[in-house]
Amino acid sequence: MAGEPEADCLFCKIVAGEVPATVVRETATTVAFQDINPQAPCHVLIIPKAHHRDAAALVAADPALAADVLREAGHVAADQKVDGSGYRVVFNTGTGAGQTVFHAHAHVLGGRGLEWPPG
Ligand code: IU
Repeated sequence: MAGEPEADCLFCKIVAGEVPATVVRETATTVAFQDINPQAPCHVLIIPKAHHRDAAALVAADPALAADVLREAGHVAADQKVDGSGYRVVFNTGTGAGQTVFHAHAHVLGGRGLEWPPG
């Protein structure tokens, strides 16, 4: 069922505390943690605690929760001090776009120049 934890989902295990992560922020509905393979000086992932496979499924099932994730992106950027220089919020959606973990997550990237278009 949408939103229920999935047994083999890595990010559900992080939410449950079964897999360690360097958590930088947590709310009632979201967790933000350092990406284990950072692509920029600031690379934080924000996930909804509820399981949704990608950003499209998340916003379709629970728009308020999607807004929680986006709101947290701004807080993370401020906490990580990249809000002044600029930062990028990315939802890779689908394998063709590079999504590898199928629990919706926002990447917050900053702290270096970010090229456009992205690779
Ligand atoms: P993607 O958009 O699905 O490709 O992003 C998944 C991210 O999850 C990717 O940047 C990984 O480095 C990151 N990650 C992590 O932080 N901890 C993990 O245990 C695993 C992946 I597996």
